[in-house]
Amino acid sequence: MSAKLIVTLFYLQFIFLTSCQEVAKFFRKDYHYIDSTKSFYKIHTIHRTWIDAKEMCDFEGTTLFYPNDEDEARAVINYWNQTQPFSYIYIGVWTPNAKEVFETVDGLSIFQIHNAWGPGEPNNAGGNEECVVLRKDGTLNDDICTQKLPFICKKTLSTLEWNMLCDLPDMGYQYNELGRCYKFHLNPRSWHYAVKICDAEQSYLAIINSDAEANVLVNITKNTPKNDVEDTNYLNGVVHLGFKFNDIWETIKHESLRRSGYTKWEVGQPDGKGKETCGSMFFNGKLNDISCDQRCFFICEHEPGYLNEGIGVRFGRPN
Ligand SMILES: [Ca+2]
Ligand SMILES: [Ca+2]
Ligand SMILES: [Ca+2]
Repeated sequence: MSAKLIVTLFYLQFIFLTSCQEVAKFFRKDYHYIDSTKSFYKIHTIHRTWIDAKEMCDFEGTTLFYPNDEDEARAVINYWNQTQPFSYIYIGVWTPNAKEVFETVDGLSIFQIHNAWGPGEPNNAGGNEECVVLRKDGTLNDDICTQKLPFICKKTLSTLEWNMLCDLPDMGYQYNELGRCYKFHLNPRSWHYAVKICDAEQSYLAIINSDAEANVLVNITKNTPKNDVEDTNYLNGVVHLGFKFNDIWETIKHESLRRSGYTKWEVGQPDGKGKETCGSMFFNGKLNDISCDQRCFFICEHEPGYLNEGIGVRFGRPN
């Protein structure tokens, strides 16, 4: 089937599904929709520092939650009480510009949102309380940013966009003729960090399974404008891929590289002599062993249908 035909079929399916039934309120399986606020929420039970919490929400294509008003605070705390034992959580309010000047992660003043401070708060205890927590009783407290706490990520229904071809709520993924989707990340990261980000995007660090797929990745790399990257602390000319050395070279799906379908190392590679145990690809498509701590670009891969839901859940399955 040609790529054009596939695109047309997906488009027709989209028209059919959207005209036949109301679109389900679906973002991701791990997010819960609250109708009164027209938004999706995920309570993160793995405790993180404030900055890591903010970043994790970014990776999931969402925002570190803060309550816009009392109604939202009540609705979200109600959901939290029904499902989790926590007494307080980080919210997306901090003091990025000056101490005691509280702003949301998207730049609103604390005066524009739900700002019911607890008794005696904010008090900037110890002079270093620069992040805000929401307590179970709906009140706020300024607190230190470096402790690890649970938090909530939020996505509003009005900002939700569905990538039909990739079956994913992320327009950064590009569909191609192999029936796969890829996203080239221009924020250089270590290999393990790259694995984490792809996972947060419901994808995985790309695995090359054929010469054709290598060509696709080479072309995506070639066509991605890489010169505007402000970060200079990274190794240029390579991208992290989803394989590593674990007694043998294997993919992150635990298949030996040989079985995965692509083993074209660059001449002289692997050359790390045990010090380069993570996998990468030169811009020309040839493989390279690399230090896992080395920061560089990376590519995430997503197979439509990987989540075994997506379009079906979002638009209903035609009978
Ligand atoms: Ca305080
Ligand atoms: Ca692949
Ligand atoms: Ca190497």
